[in-house]
Amino acid sequence: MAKKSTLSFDKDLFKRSVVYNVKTLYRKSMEEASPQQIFQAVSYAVKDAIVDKWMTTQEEYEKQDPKLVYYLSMEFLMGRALGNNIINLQAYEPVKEALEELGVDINAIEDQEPDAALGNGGLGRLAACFLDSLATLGYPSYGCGIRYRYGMFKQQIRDGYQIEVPDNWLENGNPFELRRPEYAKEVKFGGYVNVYVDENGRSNFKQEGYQSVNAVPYDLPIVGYGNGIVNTLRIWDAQPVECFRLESFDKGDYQKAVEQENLARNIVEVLYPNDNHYAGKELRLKQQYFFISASVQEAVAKYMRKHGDIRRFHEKVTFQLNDTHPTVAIAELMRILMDEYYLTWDDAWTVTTKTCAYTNHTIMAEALEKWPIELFSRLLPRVYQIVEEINRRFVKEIEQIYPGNQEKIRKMAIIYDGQVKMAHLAIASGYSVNGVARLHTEILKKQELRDFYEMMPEKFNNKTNGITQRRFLLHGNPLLADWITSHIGPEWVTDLTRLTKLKVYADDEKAKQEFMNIKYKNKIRLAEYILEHNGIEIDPRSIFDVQVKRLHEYKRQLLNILHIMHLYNQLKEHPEMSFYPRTFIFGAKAAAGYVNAKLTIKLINAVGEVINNDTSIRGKIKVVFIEDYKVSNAEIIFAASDVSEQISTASKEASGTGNMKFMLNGAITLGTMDGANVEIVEEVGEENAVIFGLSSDEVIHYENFGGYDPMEIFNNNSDVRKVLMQLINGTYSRNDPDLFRPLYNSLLNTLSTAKADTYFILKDFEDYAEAQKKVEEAYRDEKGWARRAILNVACSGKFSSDRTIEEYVKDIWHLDKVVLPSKKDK
Ligand code: B1H
Repeated sequence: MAKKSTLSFDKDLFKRSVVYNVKTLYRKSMEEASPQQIFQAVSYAVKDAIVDKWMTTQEEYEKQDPKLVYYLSMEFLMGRALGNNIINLQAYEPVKEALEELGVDINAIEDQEPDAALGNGGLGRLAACFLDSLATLGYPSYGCGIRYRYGMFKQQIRDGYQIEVPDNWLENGNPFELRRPEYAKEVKFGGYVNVYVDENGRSNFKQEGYQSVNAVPYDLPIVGYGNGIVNTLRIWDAQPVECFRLESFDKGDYQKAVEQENLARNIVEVLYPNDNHYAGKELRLKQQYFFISASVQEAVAKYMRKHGDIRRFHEKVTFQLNDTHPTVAIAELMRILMDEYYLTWDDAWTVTTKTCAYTNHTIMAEALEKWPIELFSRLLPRVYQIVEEINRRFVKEIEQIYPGNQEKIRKMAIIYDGQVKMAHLAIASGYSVNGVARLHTEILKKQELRDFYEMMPEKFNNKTNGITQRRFLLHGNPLLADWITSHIGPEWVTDLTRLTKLKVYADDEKAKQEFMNIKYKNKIRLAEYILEHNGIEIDPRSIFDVQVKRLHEYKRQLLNILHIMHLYNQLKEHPEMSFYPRTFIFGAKAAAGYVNAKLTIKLINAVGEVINNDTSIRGKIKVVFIEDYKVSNAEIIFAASDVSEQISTASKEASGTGNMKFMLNGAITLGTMDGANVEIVEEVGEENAVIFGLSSDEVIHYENFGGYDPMEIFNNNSDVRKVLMQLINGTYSRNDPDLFRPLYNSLLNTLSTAKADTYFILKDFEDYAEAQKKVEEAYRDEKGWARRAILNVACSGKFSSDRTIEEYVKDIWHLDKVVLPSKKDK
């Protein structure tokens, strides 16, 4: 069994440790302790086991002095740590037994842990999967981010509306974190730059009159699976700097002290809850520079503790920029190299451009970071000077390659129209630019970043995203994990391509039966979760048709719910029509200020309210909105899904990673040819997925040349017309017929020339409805369905983040694997 420990795990020692922790932490016996207290005690016992490996790993890194990757990211959507750590220690079974012997249920204890929700969605979860894979593959690495006091808000649904509740995740302390004040760094904001010429005639630039904060790191262990490696996620907290002594402060000092204290308090207060959207707030830029300055300072200091020559920094260090959010790292590294190590511009530039690499995660225009010069230069005066000089030289280069071509400069300059364009800075100054799925990278090269690609094609490459099977199968779906292991052995846990060995079972009757039984049990588990958390009863024998992801217009939850309204209309008109019972499950958080997204949540709940309570359709359709979708309940949801809704407007979803988690758990993809769906279909075969809708080429063509009029569809398609009229006639909002009019208007703007149906929902409606009919037909053939579902699992091997990381290592980072001495001959 994959989960059986191959390491020595001393169950009795562990039990004693838990009991001891309960006693010393709370002065209680096991019987007296609350579940939260037991969670803490168990976590400290697990941390004990981790710390030794953590120290050994870091000592070995010191000794072998390998090249390191720093994964710089504003977001790490880690979810819960306890279960995952135990899994990766290969100690899940013995810990479970030990706890049973102490009269404690491991699931109940795991449920006590708040999710570490330091991220919005796919981008943050990708960072978390990458850390798991880096540790499991034995690559020396650091994740660097922010220790937000409040992570992604908790979502409550009241009267069908989303309410945002602060996520006080540190309320009970975080047992796995380690405060490291000895590595604190000062980070400076504002003021002005002065130049001093020293005795050697060298110009020294100094930021003066600034305010500063103290960045204090907290380290979290990242446990590799079964290899003894423990890497570090370093998240920075902000503390006020002590800048005055009580006996000697005047009014100015006092003012400054108060301001600096507020700066420190505000900076790490909360994660910006916008997925795929740039808000342009000053505090956001402060957050970015705060954690980047601290991380880059520490990376340089760490390098210099061992090496003499800063000119060779890039031989030992590489920075991966997770989107443009950490791009200020480029200028900060230049600053440190020039102002603190006195490198010339050219030398500093050589090092910097060999150190930084950039990942693009979206082509959505509203997500592009462009900072007003005024704001950027006021907050980061020295860094801004450096960006100006990078821009001046880059523009010169453009002029040399395209003489007299002002258009190129307008499109490519880093500073233009009063704005600093972070993507342009990242591309011009990095050695690699990658997209996150093949289609997305092609669109970058041919459309969004075409000019850059033409000028520097060698930088561009694709790294199709992946997910960790340790969390999303081994931990999240233990029944399926055990079943797989019993058929093909446990190697899939660290080599997901082994799953192809399952293909033979797609035609094995017994295996199919077992597989469907497991799915059924997982559906019961989800039904229980939904009953407990939403109070809605659902039928585990119905088709579980699931769309869970951030709420965004381009992801088209609206298409899904409009189609459900249509199905309901049909059932009402033809009560005897053949219809396989279906449960439509949604989970999604909307950015707090995103009006149409929030209204879509209300619509889903309003439709659910009507349909779920209409006894005349005898429970054939149920609509459930799962409150507070997050990593921990996602694990349960994927395991229980039959149909995976991946229905974004083609070209808009850069990759998607939820699509991969569903596939790995044996759900069938109902999707457009977008993002990584293209590669999923390529792996599993089009006959084992259900594909519909416009292609990305068609969407881009309409966008560039026009020619799509949603009104035509409204006039010609009576099903669509009926559903749209129901949005504005009170069918789902009896007391306020106009409630959903903004959604109606977003699809059909009949009054003005304003754009309507930007995301081609009506255009794809008919095809989607057809595809949904195919899903139903396919599900009626139970054995055929089991076959397809097993093939989906069997063909999901490509989508391990282990594969993704190996590609980053080979093509971009060029790291060597570290093997611990004790593991060498095993
Ligand atoms: C993705 C974001 C994102 N792309 C800005 N871009 C943010 C942009 O707070 N912000 O300002 C936050 C997030 N997130 C997602 O990345 C893509 O939409 C997915 O398709 C992709 O799978 C994921 C990981 O690459």
